[in-house]
Amino acid sequence: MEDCIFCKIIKKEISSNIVYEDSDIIAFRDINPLAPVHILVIPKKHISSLIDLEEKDELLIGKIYTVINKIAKQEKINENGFRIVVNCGKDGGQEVQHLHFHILGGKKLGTKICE
Ligand code: DGP
Repeated sequence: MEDCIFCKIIKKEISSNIVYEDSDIIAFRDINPLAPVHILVIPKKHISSLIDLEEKDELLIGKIYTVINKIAKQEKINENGFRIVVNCGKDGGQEVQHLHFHILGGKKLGTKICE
């Protein structure tokens, strides 16, 4: 997608602090961190949002969770725990229209996720 910020990060047209990359997935630190560890994990394939997922993407999404597991260990938040957030659409607060999984950790997170 021409004007997608995250596609530009994938193509290295916009710089980012990459913590993981393979042929299908890339993960980088969020530009506006909400926690000591705030990483975005995204598929390299442009999928606009969770609601645009198709059955053929099932393996890819499964792989994203395996990557999240690896990153959690890499970032040493596996023992204390962390949160995965996927915002979807206008009411869900999705600002970037490229499916992404927030990894939030490194501190005790609040419980108010539905304000
Ligand atoms: P969401 O609200 O779920 O769409 O979150 C989008 C996140 O993307 C938000 O936390 C800020 C982050 N973000 C937006 N633009 C950039 C960027 O250019 N670089 C990085 N690293 N993060 C970005």
